[in-house]
Amino acid sequence: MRGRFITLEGGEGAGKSSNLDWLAERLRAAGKTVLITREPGGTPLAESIRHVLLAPTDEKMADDTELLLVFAARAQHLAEKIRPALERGDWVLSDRFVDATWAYQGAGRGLNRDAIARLEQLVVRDTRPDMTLLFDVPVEVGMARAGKRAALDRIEQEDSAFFERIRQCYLERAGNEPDRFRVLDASCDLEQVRTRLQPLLEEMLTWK
Ligand code: Z5A
Repeated sequence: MRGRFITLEGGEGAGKSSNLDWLAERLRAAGKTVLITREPGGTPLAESIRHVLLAPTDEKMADDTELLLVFAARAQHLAEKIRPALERGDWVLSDRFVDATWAYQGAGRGLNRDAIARLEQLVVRDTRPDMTLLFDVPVEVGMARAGKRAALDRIEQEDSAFFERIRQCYLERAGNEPDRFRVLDASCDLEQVRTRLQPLLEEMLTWK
């Protein structure tokens, strides 16, 4: 039986990474075999593409280059890691997936939606998340959390209007696909976020 595919999404500093291991541990305790991964990245080759995408450079990266690199990394990730794991019956928890492309490249950069839709069809095909947890925080809260890190990557150096478009895009997508998305107010402390995650975890464990 195919495994389950769960993605975590949100803007900068929303708390996805902080909750990924916590979720995986609870699913493992319930007897699931869980693989945690992330995008861009997740395999050695895809992690190399991640480095190209995020490292600040003197040469401006063209928007189309960014879009194609994101999908190139995803194609590798799907072929080498996500699809084999799902076929084995494992659960895959991914820190970001294709919704991030709609949010960052689509809304953030304003790239052509038809191009994204075509690449999504080519690369993702029918490997769609069973559930997407959207960690929602006001942009200034997320940026303040992320800003405590030593250095900002190439995308993190964008302004708050860019991140506001991303947040609104995620919320709009969640509104359009209520069966797949679960939106969590992640502006509270970590303990409260986990209290909010608990019923969602229970919901996942009811899946046959
Ligand atoms: N990207 C893209 O453009 N297109 C795509 O298709 C894909 C991705 C897939 C990935 O870098 C970048 O790639 C990302 C989108 C782009 N953009 N940028 N920049 P990343 O993985 O390094 O970036 P990220 O996913 O945004 O990571 P993040 O900023 O670390 O966010 P997070 O994982 O949601 O947050 P966190 O690491 O769990 O927490 C951040 C800090 O906040 C940390 O110090 C925590 O201790 C703290 N934190 C977390 N939760 C709380 C609560 N509840 N209260 C207080 N403090 C908290």
